[in-house]
Amino acid sequence: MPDSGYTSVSLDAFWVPYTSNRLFKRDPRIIVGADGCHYITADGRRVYDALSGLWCCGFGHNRPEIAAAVSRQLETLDYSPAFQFAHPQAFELAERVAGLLPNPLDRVFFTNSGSESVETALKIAKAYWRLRGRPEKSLLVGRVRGYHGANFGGTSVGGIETNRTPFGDLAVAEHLPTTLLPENAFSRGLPPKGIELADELESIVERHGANRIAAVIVEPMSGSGGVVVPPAGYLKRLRELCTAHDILLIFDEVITGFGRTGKPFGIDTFGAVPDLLCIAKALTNGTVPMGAVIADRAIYQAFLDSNLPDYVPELTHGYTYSGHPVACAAALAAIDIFERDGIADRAAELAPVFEDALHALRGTKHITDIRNCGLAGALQIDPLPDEPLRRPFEIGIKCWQRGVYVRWAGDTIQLGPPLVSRPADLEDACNILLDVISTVE
Ligand code: PXG
Repeated sequence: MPDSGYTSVSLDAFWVPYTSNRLFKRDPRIIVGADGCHYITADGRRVYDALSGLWCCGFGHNRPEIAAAVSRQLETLDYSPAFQFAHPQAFELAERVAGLLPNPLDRVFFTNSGSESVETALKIAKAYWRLRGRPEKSLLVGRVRGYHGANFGGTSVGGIETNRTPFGDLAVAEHLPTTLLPENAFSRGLPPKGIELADELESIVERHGANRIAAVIVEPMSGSGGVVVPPAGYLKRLRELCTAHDILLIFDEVITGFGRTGKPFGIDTFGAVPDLLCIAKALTNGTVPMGAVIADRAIYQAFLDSNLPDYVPELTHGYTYSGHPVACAAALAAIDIFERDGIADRAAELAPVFEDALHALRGTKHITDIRNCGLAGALQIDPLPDEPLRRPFEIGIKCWQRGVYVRWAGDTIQLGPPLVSRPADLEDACNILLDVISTVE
């Protein structure tokens, strides 16, 4: 067992998510601590966290300000009922979140994860059209290679085949084509070709009728699908088409929120504003599970204007832990850090260093594409004919052994380094990747 420091507890009972349990139980990778941009493993190694956890700890680990806020909150109000009652920090946090976004995105619904944010946004979109007297507007449109979490609605609009097929019939959804085009290979930042792929929404409208479509959901920049950066102008075009056809546009900013693209949100980097916006992950810097959906004020108002007696809830949706006081405390402290430390600007300053280091891998065997935007990047790995997932897996494991944690998923290696990394961390990580990939068969 390489991580042999961890032997006191049986590994049998824990069903490790999204992981080969067969292999993991034989050869576990155990993390026992974190410090800044590094993890500490059970066998005492320091490993650079080149994915910010799972894209969530971008401001660095173990921030004392967050720990202090959480601890204070636990001693003051550990929980209060999420339905029919509220506590002050939920209002304060909603104001802070709304303040980071352009008008009229300023009504905030709290959830506990990215998956729940997506389910919430999809349900709000469908309920909205029923309220407006148009119940036939209920079809949802996602995108090939899109990832919107692991729940039922998110899996249905999601477009990664291996996430869908094990579960058989899902909710009905249409999918736009991916914007990942071979002719854009090795683009730096926004790829030049593919704006016209947004027009595929017109074909979906022709097939179903705009009067049957409730919403389109996309990640402004796909993360899990392999850092698929939108072609220049694509999201603006999609916005125009949704407006023209009276279709709600949902941005899933679970990864792109809070500085990842070099600006506070994807909407700032890509210049298009949705009707509903999903966040999670870095909202609390990954410390306490929390997500949110931010709605256009007019959508919220439509619910308030519904013809119900005052004592009846306008939206029959919510979670026991919506706006959990401890999560709110963590998020308020995280947003303080985000603003005070100019995290988005730091990401923007590091982005060219990261871009150069990543693109220096061009020419290394097996790499068929390199993509990047802000502090997100991916290497496309030429798949072995019969074992398409094998090479990325081997690269990821070897990097881990060499002291760099990257994500292997599908036919890609993904990086989402902490936004507070040192330039040398980024360069060292790419050098280790180069070494490792050169040795993989
Ligand atoms: N939307 C997007 C865009 C995401 O990236 C979710 C929703 C779901 O969030 P929760 O909090 O329910 O997991 C995600 C999650 C990866 C990776 O390796 C990405 C995610 C999760 C795990 C791994 O790219 N994103």
